Amino acid sequence: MKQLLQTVSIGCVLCALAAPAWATATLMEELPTSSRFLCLNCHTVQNPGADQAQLNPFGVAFRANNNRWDAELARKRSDGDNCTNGFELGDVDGDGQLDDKVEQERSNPGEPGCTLQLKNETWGALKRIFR
Ligand SMILES: [Ca+2]
Ligand SMILES: [Ca+2]
Repeated sequence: MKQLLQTVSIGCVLCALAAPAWATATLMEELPTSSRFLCLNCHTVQNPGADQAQLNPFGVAFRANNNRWDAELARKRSDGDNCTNGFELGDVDGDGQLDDKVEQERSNPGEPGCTLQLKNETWGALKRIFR
């Protein structure tokens, strides 16, 4: 009986230790892509453990959205930079499908700073200037 209790206790501890990594991997699959920044899309550190799983601003917004990627979350600018979460994650409309010719995150949705996001009208204006 004592040996059975020890085995169960060890099993519980191992499950508790494995849970954060499993949860993170499962949640990463909800995003349109996570191949470039991996855990850093939502966390402040790469490979967060149970004792260090602090979320960045996008991770907080993703959790507040019930860990779902959708058009509403895609329209937000969780990290306060000039690009929407959708643009940074390569899925502007938030349908879960990457934008045309996009294979990974354009920039990190949880850290301020991003690649330039231009609207079609802006591109048109720039093209007219340089013709
Ligand atoms: Ca899309
Ligand atoms: Ca960003």
